[in-house]
Amino acid sequence: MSQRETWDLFCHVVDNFGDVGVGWRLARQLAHEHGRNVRLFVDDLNTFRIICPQVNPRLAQQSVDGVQVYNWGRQLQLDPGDVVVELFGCKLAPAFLERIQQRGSERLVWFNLEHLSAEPWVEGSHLKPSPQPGGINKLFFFPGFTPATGGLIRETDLLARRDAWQAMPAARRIALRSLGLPPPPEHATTVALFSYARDNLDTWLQGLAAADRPTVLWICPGPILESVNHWLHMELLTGQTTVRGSLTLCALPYMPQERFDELLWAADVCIVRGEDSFVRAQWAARPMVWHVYPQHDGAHLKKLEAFFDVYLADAAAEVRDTIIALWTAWNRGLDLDAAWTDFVTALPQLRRHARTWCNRLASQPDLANQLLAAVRAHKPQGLPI
Ligand code: TRH
Repeated sequence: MSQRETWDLFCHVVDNFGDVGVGWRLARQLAHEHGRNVRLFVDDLNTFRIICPQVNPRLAQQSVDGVQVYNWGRQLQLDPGDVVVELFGCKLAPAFLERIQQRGSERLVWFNLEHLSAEPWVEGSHLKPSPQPGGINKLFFFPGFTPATGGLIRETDLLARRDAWQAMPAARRIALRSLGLPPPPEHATTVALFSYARDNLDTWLQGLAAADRPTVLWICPGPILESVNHWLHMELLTGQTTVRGSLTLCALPYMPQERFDELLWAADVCIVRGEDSFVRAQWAARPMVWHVYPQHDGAHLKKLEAFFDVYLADAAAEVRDTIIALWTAWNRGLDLDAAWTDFVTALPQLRRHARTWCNRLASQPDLANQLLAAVRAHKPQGLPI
C-alpha cells in the first residue's frame, strides 16, 4: 500500500488575515487536488475562525474540510511530516526543529514560503537554499508573477468556477442576499472595499454622493469603515445600509473565504490589500486598486512600483496612467476625486486589461504545483511521492 506524503504547514498570525488566509488556501489545495495528508499548525485559531467558521478555537486538533488543523503547541508532540512549509518565516519550536534535524535532508524537504513581491530580486532568490544547523537546507520559496518565481495560489478549477458563477445572474443575487446586501440600483458601479485605514476619504465619498451615476460601496469590516463613518457622522453597523445621494453604503460582516471570493467576482471594482485579496482580485479579472500593506520604511511603495512594472508592461498608455494615478493616490493618502473619475470612465478598457493580465498569469504553473515540483526535484530518499 502506498503511503500518503504528509505536509506540515506552519502559520503564525502576525496581524490581520493574510497569513492564515494563504495557509488555508494552500492547505486545502494540497489536500483536495493533490491528495496530500496536510497538517496546518496555526497559533491563533480565533482569527482563523473569522474566515473559516468551521474552526473550533478550543480544539488542539480537528479535521476541517480534509485538512488536519492543529494549534501551534501540538508541534511539540509530533514528528515532522515529509515536507515542512513555514509561512512567512514563522519560527518553529526548538523541539520541532531538533526533530527536523534528526530526520535529516534525506527524508524531509523544508521550505520557507515568503511574502509576495514583484521586485526583480525575487527571481534570483527563489528556491535558494539556506543552510541550517545539522546540515539540512531550508529552501526559500518566493511566490510571484513571472515564470522564474513560485507563482500564485490558484485552484485548478478556479477560473472555470468564476466564469460559471459570473454567467449566472442568479448566483450573484443569491450571494448578495446571503450577505444581507440589497440588489444594487441599475447601472450602478459596485465597489468591494477591503483596504487598510486611510484618511482623506471625505471628498471622494462626497463626489460619489453628488455624481449622476450611482455607486454602491460594499465595505468589508476593518478600519476603513471608521473613515467612512467619519464622513457619515454616524456609525454604520454590520449589516446596515445607508444612502447618501447617488451613493449606497453597505457594512458587510466577515464572511468565509469562498464568499469573499464571490464578493470580488460580483463587483465592478475591487479595492483590495495585503497579499491574498490582492491575488484573488487578479483571479477575479476585475479592475482593481491595491492598497499595499504599509511599512514604516516605505518599502511598500517600492513593492507598488515593482508591481506596476509587471502589471502594466504591455498596457496602453491611457490604462497605465489611469491605474498609476489612482493606486498612487490611494496608497499615498492623496485626494482621489480626479483619479477616480478617470478610472470609472476607463472601466471598459480596464476590464479588458484585467482579463488579459489574469489569462497571462494563468498560463504559468500555480504555486502548489510549483511546490510539488520543487519537492520532486529535491526528492529525498524514502519520501513517498
Ligand atoms: O488581512 P490582510 O491585511 O493580510 C496581511 C497581508 O497578508 C500582509 O502582507 C501580511 O504581512 C499581514 O497580513 C500580516 O490582507 P490579505 O492578504 O488580503 O488577507 C485577507 C484574507 O482574509 C484573505 O484570505 C481574504 C480573507 N477574508 C475573508 O475570508 N473574509 C472576509 O470577510 C474578509 C474581509 C477577508
